[in-house]
Amino acid sequence: MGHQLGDASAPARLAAPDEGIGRDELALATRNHGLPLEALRYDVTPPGLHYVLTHYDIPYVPDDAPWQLTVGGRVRRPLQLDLAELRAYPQVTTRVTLECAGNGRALLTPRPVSQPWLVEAVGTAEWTGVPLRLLLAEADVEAGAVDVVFTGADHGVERGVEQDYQRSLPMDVAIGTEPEVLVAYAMNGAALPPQHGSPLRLVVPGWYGMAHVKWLREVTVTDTPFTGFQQSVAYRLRQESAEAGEPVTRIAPRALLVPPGFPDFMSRARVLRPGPVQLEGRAWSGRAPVTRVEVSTDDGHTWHEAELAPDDGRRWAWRRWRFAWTATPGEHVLSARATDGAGHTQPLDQPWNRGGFVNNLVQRVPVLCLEAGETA
Ligand SMILES: Nc1nc2c(c(=O)[nH]1)N[C@H]1C(S)=C(S)[C@@H](COP(=O)(O)O)O[C@H]1N2
Ligand SMILES: [Mo]
Repeated sequence: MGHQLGDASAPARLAAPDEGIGRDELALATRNHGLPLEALRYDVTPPGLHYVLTHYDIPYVPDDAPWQLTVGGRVRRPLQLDLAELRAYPQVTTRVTLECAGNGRALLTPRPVSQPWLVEAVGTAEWTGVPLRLLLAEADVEAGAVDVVFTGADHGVERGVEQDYQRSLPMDVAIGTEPEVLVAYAMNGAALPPQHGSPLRLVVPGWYGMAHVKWLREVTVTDTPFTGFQQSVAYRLRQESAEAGEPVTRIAPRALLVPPGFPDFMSRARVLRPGPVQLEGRAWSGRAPVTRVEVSTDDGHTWHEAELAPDDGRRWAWRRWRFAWTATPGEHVLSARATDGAGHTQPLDQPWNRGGFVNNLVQRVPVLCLEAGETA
C-alpha cells in the first residue's frame, strides 16, 4: 500500500517553478471551501460560509445515532459519556476565529502541493460545549501525564500511513483556561453540521485549525509525548525535509480586507468608482490581542493607521477595522497589516516552509479605479 499511496519518509511535494494547480489540488479545493471574502463583514460567519477543511471523508452520523466519547489512558476514572451526559456539564460559549495553518499556501513560491488556499481559510463561529478541563478533572489524571490525544472518527491514508485523524495537546494547554479548550456540541446555537464535526469536536481558541479535532470520539491521556502523523510528520515548520521542525501551534496575526468595489467574474479583479471608499476588514491573532491595523493604498510603500473597533472582550474572535480612502482613477494595490500586543506583525516578504504553514504574508488587493462616469 505504501508503494502506491506514498511514503511517510518522503517529503511533501513542492510544485515546479511554472507548474499550475494540478487535478489533485483541484480535487482538494472543490471539497474544502474557503470563506467568500465578502463574508468578512459578518461578526459571526453565517452557516455554510465558514471555511471547511477535512483530510479524509466526512463521517456519516445520522442525527439519532448514538455517540460515545471516551476519556481514558493515564486516568484513575475512565469516562464514557453520551451526548445527553455531556450536555449536563456546565456549558461555555466562546466566539472563535478559526484559521487553517495552510492558509496562504497557494501564493507561496515554490508552492507546497496540498490544499491550495489563497487567503480565505478562515471563519468565526460561536462554539458551545463543555470545558475539557472539567472532563479531565472528573477522570482524575494520573501524575506524570504529558499529552492528551484526541481521536476523530474519520479514517484515511496520508503519505502511506493509514490512520484515524489524531492530534494532541500538551497537558498544561488541555487543562488551561487561556484559552479554555472546549468539547463542543453546538455551532452558532445549533447542533454541529456534518462538515464541522457532528456531533462533537474539540475547539482550541487561538490555535490553528488542525488542533480542533472534529468527530471527536476519544480523549486519551498519555505519559509519553504523542508522535502520531499529524503531530510529528505533518504540521511542522521545516525548511528541509530531514529536519524534525517546530510544531505549528497558535495563529499568527493577520488582517484581511473586505473586497472593495465589484469583481470581474473570471479574474476576480476589483473595480471601483472614484471618490470616497470605506475600506474595512477583520484582524485576528491567536498569540495576543490585536492592537493595531495599518492600511496601505500604494502597494506597501506608505502605511496609515486604521480605526480598530472597540475591544468587546471577545479575545478569540476577529476584530473589525476600517479606513476612509478616496479612490482616484488608475490602478492601486491595497493592503492591511495587523500587529498584536506581543509585538508580532505581518511580514511583507513571504515566510516560507515546506508545508506552507503559518504564512501570514500581508495581503495584496489590486484594484482598478475607473474614471468618473466610465463603466467597466
Ligand atoms: N477529525 C478531523 N478533525 C479535523 C480535521 C480532519 O481532517 N479530521 N481537519 C483539521 C483542519 S486541518 C482544520 S483547518 C480544521 C477545519 O475546521 P472546519 O472544517 O470546521 O473549518 O479542522 C481540523 N480538524
Ligand atoms: Mo487546516
